[in-house]
Amino acid sequence: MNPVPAVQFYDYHPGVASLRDEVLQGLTVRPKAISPKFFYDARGSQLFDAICELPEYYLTRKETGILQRQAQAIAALVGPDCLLIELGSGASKKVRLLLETLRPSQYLGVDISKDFLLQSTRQLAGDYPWLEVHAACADFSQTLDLSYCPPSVEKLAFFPGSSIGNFQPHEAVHFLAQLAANLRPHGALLIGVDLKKDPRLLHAAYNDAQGVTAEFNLNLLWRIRAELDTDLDPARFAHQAFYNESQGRIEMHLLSREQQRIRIEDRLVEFEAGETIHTENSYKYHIDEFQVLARQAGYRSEYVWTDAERLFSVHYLHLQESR
Ligand code: AVI
Repeated sequence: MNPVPAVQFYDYHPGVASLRDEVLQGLTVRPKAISPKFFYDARGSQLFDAICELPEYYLTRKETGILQRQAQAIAALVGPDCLLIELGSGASKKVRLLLETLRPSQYLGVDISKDFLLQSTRQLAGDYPWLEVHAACADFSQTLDLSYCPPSVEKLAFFPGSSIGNFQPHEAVHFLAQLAANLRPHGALLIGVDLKKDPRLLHAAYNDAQGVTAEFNLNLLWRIRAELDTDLDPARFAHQAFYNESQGRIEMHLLSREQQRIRIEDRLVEFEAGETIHTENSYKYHIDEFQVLARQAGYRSEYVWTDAERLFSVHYLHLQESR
């Protein structure tokens, strides 16, 4: 049997206490809301992977196409032997499109889903024996501290999938600015950003015919049921996703099918029929709108690539010198 490849692992995993506190906090205010970071237990990560394969979910296909076409150009910009930091690395699939061409000497995968992260980074280490692989289980939606990064001259952060859209714009600026501070003195960011488009395409992408997105959304309730002491019944909720044009974002909610009272730990939570738990925002940007955010966060835009239909964009951003 081959030995399990060595991965340097750093654990900053937010435990059940953080799920409990955030769920109770989020369900005892109006409007009710739970952070999308709690989607990603092992089952949620699998479901998200399945979403990426759906015909309606164009984001992954379009981004993958761009990365495949532009890998050489990206490698020429970054140069060899960098430290490649992938945020929200999940199954570490997209980074494989870059590794052979980019030839970083070190890779750091950062993700909130511990088992998934360990499994995928071990696989990566096995498949790319020349690469030094590190993994950090962390919730980077709050604070981003990459001081455990292996020391390296040039850092390239890779934040694919338009996960930046899951932050509100002001939070996105804050997050990108923190990332910039971690990348100094030499660094760049390769980031996937979903674009504004015909709302019918957006609606379909978050309301797929097979119901995988619905299962992904409802899995949050199954997770709460499994990890907390509660009588919550996920069957009493329905998936809801729609494009909020004025905000430029897809909103996902869990809609209570009936009036109900749920016990979670030592608290009672009341729901009106039709009341929702807001579970996710997915902001869509025009290219120049996103460039304004990036500039505010301390980057200058060097390149933007899109697919032929201009559904999705990949930005190569460099740190601004004078900060
Ligand atoms: C991870 N994130 C970018 C996805 C998105 O499109 O906002 C999560 C997702 N939610 C529903 N489908 C996919």
